[in-house]
Formats: sequence, structure tokens, C-alpha cells
Amino acid sequence: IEGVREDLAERRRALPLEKVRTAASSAPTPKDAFAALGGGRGGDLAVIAEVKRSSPSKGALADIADPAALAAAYERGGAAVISVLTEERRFGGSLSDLDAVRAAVALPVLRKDFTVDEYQIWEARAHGADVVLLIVAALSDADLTSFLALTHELGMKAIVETHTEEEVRRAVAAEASIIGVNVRNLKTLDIDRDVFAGLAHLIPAGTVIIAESGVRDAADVADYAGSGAHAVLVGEALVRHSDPAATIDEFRR
Ligand code: IGP
Repeated sequence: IEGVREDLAERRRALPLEKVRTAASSAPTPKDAFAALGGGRGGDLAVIAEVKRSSPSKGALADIADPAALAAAYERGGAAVISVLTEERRFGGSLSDLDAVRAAVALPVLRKDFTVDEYQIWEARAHGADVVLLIVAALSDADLTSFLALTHELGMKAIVETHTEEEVRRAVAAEASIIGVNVRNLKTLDIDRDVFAGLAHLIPAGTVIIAESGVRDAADVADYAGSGAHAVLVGEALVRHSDPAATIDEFRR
């Protein structure tokens, strides 16, 4: 993943791991995103609402002048978790977006980035994140297992993201408690919503199952829910909408 390690090395030079650890130890206690997403028991569909400025596939999505206000609207609309993209090169995000959102909402907050090093997990915690994203395709089995262990040691949860049957099997073998199926093809960046139903049934009971990407409207949400999603992760459709709170409310009906 181009640039991720370089950007990380730069942040590490500015703030060495021991300093980040110290900051992490004085961060507020993590909130339980597994419980917030229904604990793997199903029930009401949960919405993970994303603060997303731009994407590699579509370029600029929305001019988000005030990420805290957007996140507050998400919370008002009934979101279960707020996702904040902190990746800068492709998504225009930052850790200051995460800070602003953390300060504005009481909900669990996901630090959404390409996690390739334990430093980023400490960093997420230091900035008050409650959940991190672990993308199976970007990690060895050994890293996936040790990153999950560190995440849990720090009191956080991980959304383990998958795209294929092989990746779902690896996520399950690593005992992920929250598994996301991202229907965006990593290579072509195309959306194929049918991928979700093809993989969700491979995920064991008791796991929180998330459908990621491609939600346009309430009908898409209902389709994902009908195929076993406990939660949907929505970015573009919310940041583009003039009334994100009402849109979330509509998705949850
Ligand atoms: C949101 P959408 O189609 O609603 O904007 O998608 C989310 O799934 C997407 O932003 C995402 C993502 C990622 C971004 C899923 N996995 C990994 C960056 C990195």
C-alpha cells in the first residue's frame, strides 16, 4: 500500500513509540464497539457512519468543513459507531479529524486506516479510538494474530476486513469477533454488492457481521440485512447527503 509506511515512519520520527504509549495510557477508557454493534446476536441493524472526505475511486466526495459537526449529526441520527478515515494520501483524512470527532461524540469511534504496524494501534488508542481496522489482505497471519492481540490488550476492538472466501477463513481462524466484508474489489475498485451474501454465511454465529461499501439507499441496507448483516458501514451516501441524520434514521427502519 503505497506511501503508508513512509508516512508512518515520518510520524514515528516526530513521536517515538514510547511517547505514543504514554499518551495511550492516559487516553479515556475504550468504549465497547462489539456491544454497540449488537454483540453478534443480530436484532436491530446498526449503522457505522463514516467521515470520508475523498476516495481513490471518486476523488473529492464532500467538503467537510467541520468533521465534529458531521459526527454529531451521525450520532443524532442513530449511528452505532462513527468511522473516521485518517489516511491522508488517498482519503484526505487525518488524526486531527479523529481528535475532533472523538471530542464531539459519546459513541465508539473507529480509526479507519491501513494498519501495517503496531505503532498505528498505539496511535489510535492515544487519539481516543475504540476500534481499529485490520485488513486481512494487507497482513500476514502472524501480524493479523499479533495485531488483534495488541488491540484487545489495549481494550479496543478490531474490525477485520475481508474481500474473499480465503480472507474470511483467515479472519475466522484468527478468532476475529467483528468481521467486515468489503464489497469493493481492491484491484479494480468496483463495487459488487452480491459479494456480501456469498461470504456472510461463512462467518460463525456470535460474530458481528458488517457489510462495507456501496450502500446507496434503504433498499441496499435491507438487502445486506437480509443476507445476514448486523451492521452496514456507510461513507459516500452519508457525506453527500444534505441531512445525514435523517438518512441514517431511514436506513435503520
Ligand atoms: C464506505 P462507501 O461506498 O459507503 O463510501 O464505503 C467504506 O466501506 C469504505 O470507505 C472502506 C474503506 C476501507 C476505505 C471500506 N474499507 C478501507 C479505506 C480503507
